[in-house]
Amino acid sequence: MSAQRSGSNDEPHSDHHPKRDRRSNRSNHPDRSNRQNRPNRPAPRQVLDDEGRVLPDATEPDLTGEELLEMYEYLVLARRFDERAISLQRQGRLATYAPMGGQEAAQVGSAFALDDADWTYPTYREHAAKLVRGLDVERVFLALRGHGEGDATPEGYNVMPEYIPISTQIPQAVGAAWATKLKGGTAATLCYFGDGATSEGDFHEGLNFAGVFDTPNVFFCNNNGWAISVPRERQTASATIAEKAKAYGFEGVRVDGMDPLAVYQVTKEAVEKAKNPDEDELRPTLIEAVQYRFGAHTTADDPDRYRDGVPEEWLAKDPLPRMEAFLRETGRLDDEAAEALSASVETRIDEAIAAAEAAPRPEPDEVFEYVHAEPTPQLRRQRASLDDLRDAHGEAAFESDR
Ligand SMILES: Cc1ncc(C[n+]2csc(CCOP(=O)(O)OP(=O)(O)O)c2C)c(N)n1
Ligand SMILES: [Mg+2]
Repeated sequence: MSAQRSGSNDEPHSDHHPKRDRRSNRSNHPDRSNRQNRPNRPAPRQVLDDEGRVLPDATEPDLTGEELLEMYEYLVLARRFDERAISLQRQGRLATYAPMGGQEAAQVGSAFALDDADWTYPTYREHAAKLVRGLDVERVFLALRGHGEGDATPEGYNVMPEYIPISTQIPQAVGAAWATKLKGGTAATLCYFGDGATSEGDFHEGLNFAGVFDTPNVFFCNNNGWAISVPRERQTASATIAEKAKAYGFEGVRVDGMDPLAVYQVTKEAVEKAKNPDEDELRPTLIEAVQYRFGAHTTADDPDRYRDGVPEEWLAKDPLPRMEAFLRETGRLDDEAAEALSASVETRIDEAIAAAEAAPRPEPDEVFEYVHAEPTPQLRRQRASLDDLRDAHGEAAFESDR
C-alpha cells in the first residue's frame, strides 16, 4: 500500500467522478488540510491517539486486562484471517471474499459491547464480528467456500446470516427489535451497514420507523470511505452520516472506527440506551464509525482503477499497532506474550482451513435450498437448467479438485 493524495473518507465535497475523469480525480484532489475544518463536522470520538496513548480527555473503558488482551487477540485473528482468506481466494480455494483490513477495530470493538442475548445483523464484510459473537473460524470459512451450513447460525447464537443486498437488513433489524420490545424482551439489535447503504430507501425507512416506534436498535455504519469505487463525498451532501439521525429524532454519534476502545465505549453506551433509555431519550442510536478500507472492495474489485493506494494518514490509524502499543505501554503485553498469541492465532486458522477443506463438497443443487419453502417459478426454471447441464456434461462437470 502506498501513500497517495486522493480518496479521503472525511474530506470536502469533490466534483470529480472516477469514471468521467480518472486522472484528474487522482491529481486534483481538494486540499486535504481542510478536512477537519468543515463546519458542523465534529471530530470522531477517540480514546487512543494514533500512537496508542490514551488521550488526556478520554477515559479507558471498563474492561479488565484479560478482556483487553482478548480484544487484541480478536484483532490479530481478524487481520490474519483476512490475509489468509485473500490468499486462499487467489488460489481458487475460496469464493469471492470481502476484505476487512483497516476495519477490524470497528467490528471487534462493537461486537465486544454486546451481550449474548443481543442480536447482530451483519453484511458480507463482518467476518470478525461473527467470530467475536462466538461463531467458529471453520464455520466462517465454510460459508466462504459455499457450504450452506456455514451460513446457518447454530441455535443459541443471535447472529443473522450475512446480508449481501445493500441495506435490506436495516428494516428487518428494526422489525426484529420492535418484536423484542412488543414481547417485553430486553435484547438490543445491532445492525451493520456501509456508507453506501445510507443512500438506499431502506436506510431511511428503517431509521424513520425506529424513531417513531422507539425500537431497541443500534445502527452501526461502517463509513470506510468507499462504496466499491464511489467515494464517500459522492454518497451524501451531509457533512456527516451521524447527523442524519437528527432527522429521525434520535442520537447520532461519530467515532474513530479504527480505535477499538472508542468503538467499544460508544457501542456499549448505545446498547445500554437501547435497553434502558432515560425518560427524555429515544432508544435507537446511529453510530458512524469513521475508518478506511485498506484493501479492495472484494477480491473481484481492483482499487487501482480508481485510487492510488491508501493515504498515509489512514495507514497511521491502523488499529493493530495502536492497540498493541497501548497494551505494551500499560504493561499488559510483552514480546513473549505477543509471540504466543500470534502463534495460537495461526494454529487456530490453520486448523479451521484444514477442517473446512475436508468437508464434503456441497451439492450444486443446494444453492436452491433454504430460502423459499416453495420454490418460485424462476428458481424452478434455473434448477431445471442445472439438471440439463448435468445431463449434457455428466457429474464430472461439477467436480473440482478443491
Ligand atoms: C441493493 C443492492 N444494490 C447494489 C448492490 C451492489 N453492491 C455491492 S456492495 C456495494 C457498495 C456498498 O458500499 P457500502 O455500503 O459503503 O459498503 P462497503 O462495501 O463499503 O462495506 C454495491 C453497490 C447490492 N449488493 N445490493
Ligand atoms: Mg463503504
